[in-house]
Amino acid sequence: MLAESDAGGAGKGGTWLHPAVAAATPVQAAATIRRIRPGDRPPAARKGAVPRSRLGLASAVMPSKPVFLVSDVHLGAVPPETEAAFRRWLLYVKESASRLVVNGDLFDFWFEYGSVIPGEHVRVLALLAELVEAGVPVLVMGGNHDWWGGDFLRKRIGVEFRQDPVRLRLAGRSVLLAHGDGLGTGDLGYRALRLVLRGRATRRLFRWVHPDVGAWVARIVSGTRDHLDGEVKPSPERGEFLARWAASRLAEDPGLEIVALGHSHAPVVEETAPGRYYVNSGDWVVHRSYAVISESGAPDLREWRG
Ligand SMILES: [Mn+2]
Repeated sequence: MLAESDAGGAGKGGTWLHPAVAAATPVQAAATIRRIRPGDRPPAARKGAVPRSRLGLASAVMPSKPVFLVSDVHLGAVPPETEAAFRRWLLYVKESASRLVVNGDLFDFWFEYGSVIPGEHVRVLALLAELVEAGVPVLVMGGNHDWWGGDFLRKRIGVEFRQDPVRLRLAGRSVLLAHGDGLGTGDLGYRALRLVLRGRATRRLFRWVHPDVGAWVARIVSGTRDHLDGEVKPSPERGEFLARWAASRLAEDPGLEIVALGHSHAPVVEETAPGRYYVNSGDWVVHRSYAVISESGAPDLREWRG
């Protein structure tokens, strides 16, 4: 079993922000991060978000629950304790959120072989199904590690699974949601590889590979374990590129309020113009961070300590 990196902020008593990220990423959030434990009161939407009715109807008085965003959990590559913390967080989400968005790379590797799926994720999958059943819709975006999702996630688990960036309303606000890989025009080599990996022929071919062999190949190419060992730091260039990309989307589209990305593993909330934000939910490998979008105000960054 791999030891959890003690350089990061995930351990108990550590700072929430990976020091390498804090030092290397100029776009780093000035936002404060709240530490959340099980049993903490669910964060309510800010006062004034919902008009209060003089009739005192519960539906009019109760502010709606916020939307939670998480990304880059990389299940399958993280230590069992990290996955257990994520499962405890999902139980908290079930009580506290109106909707959950997993913005890419929930799994370090995911592939559906028709009737066979990677078995190590059953407990998290069961919890996601439980959220959906409890009335908390779950949107899962395919990331560069788990883009090959499909009907199992949609039909058996009941989540909405999307493979491409999407513009949607979250907590009543206009949000552009994308994992963050393959954006823009740079990185030609990677984008060419991405096209091949995502082709129909490649998917069909991969289905003929024995699942154990497929998982083994995926493990070799993943690279996530190097991050865990502290050998690879989140790339500041990637973080800067994503922040610039988000800022330009917000600049060219006045109706857009929030651009939410993942992929960089660096939690960020940046107000690019009054009331308009770039949000990166960070990761669960090092930070155990997530973002909360309410009906008004700045999106919050939080760190799960449960
Ligand atoms: Mn990614």
